[in-house]
Amino acid sequence: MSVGGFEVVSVIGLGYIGLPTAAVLANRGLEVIGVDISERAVNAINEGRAHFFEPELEALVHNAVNNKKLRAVTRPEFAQAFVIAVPTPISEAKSPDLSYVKAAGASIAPVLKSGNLVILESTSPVGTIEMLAAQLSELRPDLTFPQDAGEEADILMAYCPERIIPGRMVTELVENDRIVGGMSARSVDVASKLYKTFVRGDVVATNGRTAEMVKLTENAFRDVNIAFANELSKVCDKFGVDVWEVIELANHHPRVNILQPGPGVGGHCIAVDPWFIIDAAEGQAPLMHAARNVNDSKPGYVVEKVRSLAKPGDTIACLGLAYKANTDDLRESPAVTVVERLVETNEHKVVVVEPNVETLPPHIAGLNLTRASLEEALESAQVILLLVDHDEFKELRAEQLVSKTYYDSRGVWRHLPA
Ligand code: SAJ
Repeated sequence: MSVGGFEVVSVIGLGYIGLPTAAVLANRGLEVIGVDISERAVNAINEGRAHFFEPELEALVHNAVNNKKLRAVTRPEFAQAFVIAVPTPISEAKSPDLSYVKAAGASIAPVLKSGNLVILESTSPVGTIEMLAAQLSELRPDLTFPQDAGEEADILMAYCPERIIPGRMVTELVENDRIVGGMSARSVDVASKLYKTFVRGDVVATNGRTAEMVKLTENAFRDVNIAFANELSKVCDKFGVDVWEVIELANHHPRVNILQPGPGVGGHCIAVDPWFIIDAAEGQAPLMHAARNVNDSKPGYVVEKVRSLAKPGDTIACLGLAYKANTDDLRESPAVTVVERLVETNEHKVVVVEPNVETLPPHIAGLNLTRASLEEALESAQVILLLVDHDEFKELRAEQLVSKTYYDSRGVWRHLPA
């Protein structure tokens, strides 16, 4: 069955972005071949399961696999379009690591056919779609690409950044507007048709470099705004005023909309992507650089605050390890950084509570700490440190904290019921 002119689409990389994309495409009736190097992910998907938690995703995967619209493999096969959604981490030196994009390019090159569309969705430094096109052209000299053949090219190339937020991925995948940056007008046209098979938002056309910059801009904008809130929290501490009240009141101004301070910025996106700009901007991004430093300094600030509140020998209960509320995602989590540093100082017993994660990864489980339920932690600890605003922690009553020393890094315990 052809949907929007497509029958078989391949999604390379079945992680946080690739799997929801593959599942949504398959539920629109397209035949989707998902490709991942992880056998564990491939096996789980072929059994109709998602290999990570995201609301609504499991049902979509189950349905798609049951209807034989989605299957997962470890090596690319022929398809009409290839959507690449692989990780683009940063190195220790804060420069982008494009090895997964290059590996994805090398893996699809042998199965590319004239008329194919290649889309890159991974967050990437400006120029990456051109780099991928050059790599494919070198590997397949028998095919032509937009950088050489323009509108006549055999292969169409587009950069179409994902913008879905964990926790609302399935909804946002369909509802959010999409930017389609093509290396030729035909690339934009055909890639837009693919997105229009499932996107209810606008599908907006531009060129590849602009689309790459738009994606980086979105996350750098949010990073700078969160940094403002985090800096403000330190300033307000100095002045002895409640930052949460200051923000609430300032936001009554019609043109002020300050975000929320917290223990730092985590996840695989906002804490990473601004570096793709800073690294390449040759000194032209001092504000974004400062914002990164402010956000990265926040876990250390929280550690110092709680250490100053705790007495020697106290037990500190750390509530939450995830990078943000109501997720099980521990990637780049500032809460984990805080816990690691508290354990390192070796001054207090550390108890952690994380209701969303069944088995802690070895680098956390191996630390000198105890895991507990919320009730056990409240019983055993003298000091309570709130690191993540999970719903369970917001539902505490004031009487449960009355005999405790506590530090609330997210400002959720200001109005606790009695
Ligand atoms: N945070 C705060 N204060 C706030 C908002 C967030 O401290 O007011 C913290 C969170 O606790 C978390 C971090 O920032 O540690 C990032 O969380 P987030 O909810 O802002 O964003 P992500 O990383 O989950 O997803 C972002 C989104 N980008 C934007 O909102 C511009 C999402 O749309 C992108 O698709 C995603 O990055 C991505 O993959 O690039």
